[in-house]
Amino acid sequence: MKIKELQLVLKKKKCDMALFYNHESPNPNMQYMTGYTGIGILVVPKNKTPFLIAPGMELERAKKSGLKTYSMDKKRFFESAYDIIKKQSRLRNVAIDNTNFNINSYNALKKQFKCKTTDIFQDCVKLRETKTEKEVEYLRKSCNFADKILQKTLKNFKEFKTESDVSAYLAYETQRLGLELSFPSIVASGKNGSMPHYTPQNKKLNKGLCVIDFGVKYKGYCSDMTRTISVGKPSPKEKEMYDMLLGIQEGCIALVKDKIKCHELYDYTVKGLGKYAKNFTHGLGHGVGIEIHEMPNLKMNSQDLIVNNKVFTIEPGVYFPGKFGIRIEDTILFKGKTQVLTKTTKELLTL
Ligand SMILES: [Mn+2]
Repeated sequence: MKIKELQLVLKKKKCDMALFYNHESPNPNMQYMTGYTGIGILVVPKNKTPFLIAPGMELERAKKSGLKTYSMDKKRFFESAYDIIKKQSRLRNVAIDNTNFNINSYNALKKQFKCKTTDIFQDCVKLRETKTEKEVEYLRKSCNFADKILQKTLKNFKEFKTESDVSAYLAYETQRLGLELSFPSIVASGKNGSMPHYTPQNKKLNKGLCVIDFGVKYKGYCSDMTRTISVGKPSPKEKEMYDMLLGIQEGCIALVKDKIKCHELYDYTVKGLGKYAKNFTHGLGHGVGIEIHEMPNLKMNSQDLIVNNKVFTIEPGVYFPGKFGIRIEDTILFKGKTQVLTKTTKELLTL
C-alpha cells in the first residue's frame, strides 16, 4: 500500500531509498507496504520498483507478496543485503523507521552501509492513518468476525466457570476461523474490572460486571471491541453507571463529524462523566489498522482530526478500584458519515 506516497517522502527528504527489516516480530511498516510478515528486508528505492531480500527458508513466502525477491546468502543479514542493494541504488542517505530498528541492527547497518540515515517513522505513521478502500474492506470484515465470535461467546456464557474459560473460548473460536487475536483478550470480572489491562485468571468468575475486551486480525487488520456484561443481576449502582457510560459513548459517536478535533470528543466525555471523570483513567480511543494502536489518538489535547477513511475506537470507561469497572468500545469508520463497524449489542446483558 501507498508505495508512491512513500517515494514522495523519500524525494522530499533527499533519501536514496527506504529500508525496513523484520527479524523476530513483523515490522508493521513492512507488512503495510508488502503484506509480507516473514524475516527479511524491504527496499524501496526513491524512483524504482521496491524489492524484498529474504533468507532461503522464507523465499517462497516472500515471493507471494508479488515483489521481486532476492535470496540472502549465508553471510550476515546486512552484509548480505548490502551486496544486493549496492548494485541497485545509491546509498548515501537511507531512510529507516527508527522506532522499529534495534540498536544492534542499527550498528550493523551503519558499519556495513557507511551511510547517513534519516528517520521516517512518523511519515509512515501518517501514511497509515488514513485507510485505503482495500484496508477499509479488511477492517470491516475484521469487525464482522469479532462480532460473530463475541456473540457466540456470550450465547455460551453459562458454560464458563472462570475468566480464562472465556478468554480461551475467544481464542479457540478465533483460531478455528483461521484468524489471530488482535491482542490477548481481557476478561475482568467483578473487582478485577477496575484494571483496564487486566489478564484473565483461572479463577471463578466473580459476580457482578465483567469487562470483555476482544478483537481479531483479518488479513493483518485489527478489530477492537469491549462489552461489559453482568454475571448475575447488576446492582442499582452498577446499572446506573452503565447507563450513564453508554449514553456518553453513544453521544460521543453521534458527535463525530468531518474535521472534528479528537480532543473535542475527549472533552465531551470528561464533561459528561462529571464527578466520575477522575475514574476515567485512559484515552478515549485510538486508530486501528495493522497495529492495534495507530493514529489518530483520541486523548486529552489531541489536535488529530477525524477525516474520511479514518478507522478508530471510541472507548470510554470508568473504574472503581476494589469494586468494579465498565468500558464500552466500538471500532468506528468515518467516511462521509459515521459507521459503527462493531455491532454486538450494548444492552447490559445479564448472563
Ligand atoms: Mn482499544
